[in-house]
Amino acid sequence: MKGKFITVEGIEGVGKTTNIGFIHKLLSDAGKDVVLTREPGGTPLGEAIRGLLLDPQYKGMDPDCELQLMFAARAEHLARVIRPAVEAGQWVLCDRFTDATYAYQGGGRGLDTDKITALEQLVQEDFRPDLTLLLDVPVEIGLERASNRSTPDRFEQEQVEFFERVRQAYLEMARTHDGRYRVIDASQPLEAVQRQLASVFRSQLKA
Ligand code: T5A
Repeated sequence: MKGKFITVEGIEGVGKTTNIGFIHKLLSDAGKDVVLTREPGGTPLGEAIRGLLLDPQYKGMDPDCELQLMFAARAEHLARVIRPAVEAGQWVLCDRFTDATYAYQGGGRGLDTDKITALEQLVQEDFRPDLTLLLDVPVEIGLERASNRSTPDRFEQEQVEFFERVRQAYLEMARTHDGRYRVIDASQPLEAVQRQLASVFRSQLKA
């Protein structure tokens, strides 16, 4: 029996990393064999590409170069980790995936969506997430939470307007793919966020 592919999305500081641990436990307690992974990254080659993408020394990287590096890392990730695990019946829980490309490179950078769709088709064919959790917070809250950490990476150095466009692109995708998306109000205290997540998974696990 095939497994499931679940992605977690949102702007910086929404609590993806924090809540992925919680979801992992929920699924494991329900007897699922869970693989945790992330994008860009998830393989040795993908993590090397992530290093290039996040490195502030490449500030001003050409947006098409950025787009193609995202999909290069994704091709490796799909081939080595995601597809084999789903085929083997595991539940793959991935911190960001192609919706981040639509949000950041499409919404944030303003690249033509058709370019992204063409690469998505080339790299993924008809492979798409079974479920996408969008952790949503107003930009100022996300950036405030993210600012408590170390040196900002290349994306974290962007202006507030960039993250507003990213957030709006995510919310628009949630509206147009409402069968696959669940929007979580992540501005609430952690316990309340996790209650919402537990409720989503109660119905997923029954399905
Ligand atoms: N990217 C990625 C693209 O541009 N295109 C793509 O296709 C892909 C795949 C790296 C970057 O790559 C870009 C987007 C990113 O800029 P990343 O590593 O996922 O992606 O980077 P971040 O989003 O920067 O990850 P963060 O670690 O910043 O955010 P998280 O994981 O959402 O936040 P988290 O869990 O670390 O929480 C931040 C702080 O908030 C607190 C936590 O304790 C922590 O201190 N917190 C809360 N506080 C109060 N109430 C709550 N409910 C809280 N939840 C968490």
